[in-house]
Parts: sequence; C-alpha cells; structure tokens
Amino acid sequence: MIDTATFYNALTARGIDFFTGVPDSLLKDICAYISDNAPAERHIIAANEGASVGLAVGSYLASGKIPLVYMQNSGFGNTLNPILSIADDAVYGIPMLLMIGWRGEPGVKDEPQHLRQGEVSEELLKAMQISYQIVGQGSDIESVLDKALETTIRQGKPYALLVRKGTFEKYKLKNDKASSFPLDREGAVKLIIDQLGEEDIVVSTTGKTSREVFEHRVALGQTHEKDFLTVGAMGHTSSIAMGIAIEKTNRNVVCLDGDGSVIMHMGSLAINGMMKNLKNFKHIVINNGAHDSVGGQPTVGFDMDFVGVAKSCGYTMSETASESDDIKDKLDVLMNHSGRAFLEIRVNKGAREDLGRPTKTPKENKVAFQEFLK
Ligand SMILES: Cc1ncc(C[n+]2csc(CCOP(=O)(O)OP(=O)(O)O)c2C)c(N)n1
Repeated sequence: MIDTATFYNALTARGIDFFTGVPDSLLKDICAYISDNAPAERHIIAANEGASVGLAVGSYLASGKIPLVYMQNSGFGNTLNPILSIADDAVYGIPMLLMIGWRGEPGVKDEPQHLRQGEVSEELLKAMQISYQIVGQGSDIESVLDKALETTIRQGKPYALLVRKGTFEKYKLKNDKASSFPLDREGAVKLIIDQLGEEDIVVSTTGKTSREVFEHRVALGQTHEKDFLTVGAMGHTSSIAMGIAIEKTNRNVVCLDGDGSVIMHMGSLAINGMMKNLKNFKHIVINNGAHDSVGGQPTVGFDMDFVGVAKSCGYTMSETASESDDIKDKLDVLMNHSGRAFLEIRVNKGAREDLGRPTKTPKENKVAFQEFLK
C-alpha cells in the first residue's frame, strides 16, 4: 500500500502545492493527509468537481504550477465541461493532475450506482483523449508521478491517475473539528420519518442519509415504497424531488438533503424557490458540516447561512433547528406550510459502524415508488 505521507511528499517535491477536489471514500486517507498538511488556503474542498477544475485552471494560470484535482469517478462527469471546453489542448491547454477514485472497477464488488461508472471510467478518459495510469497498491509512486507530470506538461492538458480501492494506507484526520449538537444525522432522520403522514413522499440524498432512511423503515417494520433513494447523482436530490412535486401537487414531497449535496449544485435552490404555484415542496437539509458519508471532510455548511440562502431564493418558509423538540415543532410547521418550505437541521457528523445498505435494488425501489405515487 502507498503511504499517504510518501505520496504527499512526492507531490510537493515536484512543485505541486495546490490541491482541490471533492472527497471520495477510496481517497479518504490521502484527502485527510492533504487536509492536515497543506496550508488551508492551498487546499480547497470545492462545491463540485467541475468547480475544482475551475480552481485548478485559475491556479495554473496565475502560478504556472501544476495543480492536483481529486475526485470520485462519480464526480468525473461534473468535470467534463470545464476540461473539454477550457483545459483541453484544443482550447487553452491547461496541464493538471487528476486523481480519480475508481469505484466500481470491473471485478471489484460495489454498489449499483458505481457499476456502469466504474466500467466506463477508462473508456471515458480515452474518449476525452486524457492520458492516464492506473495506480494500485504496488505502484512505484515516484515513477508514476514523473511520467504523469512529464506528460501533462508535454501535452499541455489534464492527465489522470485512476486509483484502485485499497491503494493508500490508513490515515486518520488530526484536524477534526467536533460539534456538539444533541443529534447526529440518523437521529434527525428518525425524527423526520416518524413525523410524516401515510401519503407523504420522501426523496433522500446520496450517501448515508438514504441508508439510514432505509434502515429506519426496516426498524419500524415498514416497507420502502415511500422513499426514493438518490443513491447517485449527488446534488440533484432536490431537483428530483421538485420534478415529483410538480407532477403530484396534491401530495407532500419531502426532500432529505445533505449540506455537501446542496452546496454541490446550490443553483437549484434558486429554481426551486421560484416555483411560485407549488404548495407541497418541503426541503430539509441535514447539516453536519461535513461530507460524512465519504470520510467526514469539512464542508462550509456551518460557516454559511442556509436559511438566508433559501429565503433569498424565494422559499416561503425557511427555518433552522437542532434540539429535538424544536425540530419536531418546526417539522410540524413545515409539513403544514403551503409553499416552498425549507428547514435546516444542524447535527453532529458520524454514523453507526454497523449501518447497512439497501437490500432492495434501485429498480425494485423504482417500481414500488411509482406504484405509491399513483
Ligand atoms: C458527483 C459526486 N461526487 C462525489 C460523490 C461521493 N460522495 C458520496 S456521498 C458524499 C458526501 C455527501 O455529503 P453531504 O451531502 O453533506 O451528506 P453527509 O454524507 O454528510 O450526510 C460524497 C462526496 C458522489 N457520490 N457524487
């Protein structure tokens, strides 16, 4: 396995000192090492992977140095536009190193949302004419980086490292800020689900939120047809929920979102808020200030004002809560509000060690969900 310090030092020795990306579970150890060791202003956890490429382009233009952009392969799609229409050598020709966590690598067991993405990851890179190397446990990191840097500079465009599962040695984040709210995300999920009516529709976000919704239904002895689990497409949960709310105006549609997810495509709030005839859209953001599902790397969720953003985007109710009783009261107001309602619930990061994964396939989920919507 590759030691995170060795990898980081090999990067900095080659002049790479600007890091940006969106965290990935396969890369969580190296992301944590970068968080602890790079100066804060030179390590930007971006809103989405496309924004990371933007930051890298700007950094390169101003410094002439090669930046590193890290991401999960699910987020590679977010980079296609800035790579092909700005960084590519047919346009401005901007060199940079992309470090991509390879979820769903063929032959490696993974969740449904990673399978096709993993299968086509190499083909996508080839189609984009991006040179790459596959990096795994036994890779000689010095020669991998020499070749990567020589190529990105010579070609004048991005170069990728496709990183296999289990490549990096474990590294635990030291600069970890703990918050002290009464609940964690699962506690909030339970409060919300318990307070919903029989006909209410749930759309839950990517990562552990959806897994907790699924497990809470099991614990209650319920089935899963009320919940659409947005297992992939991080950041698009509220748009999926809005699409349903537009079609089903006589049913409450409750979007269970995450801070990282909202921030990823925050522009959607502006569109949601302007759906002036809708009375049934309930947007709940469970804010733990972190990308908890992939390693707990910080978001700016605790530094920003979600309530103010939702208000200014046109949501007709916008509140925040963290104490159980206050959450229950505000959930009551939210569910009875006629408009586009928003509730931020602040919680601590962290999850149960034994949190399971949905035992229904996405297609089974879809069929039951569509039946429930009828
Ligand atoms: C486009 C994209 N980028 C990255 C990921 C990897 N990923 C899955 S869940 C997650 C964190 C989500 O954070 P947040 O919405 O705050 O929810 P939390 O996990 O903290 O509950 C990330 C980065 C992904 N699935 N899709």
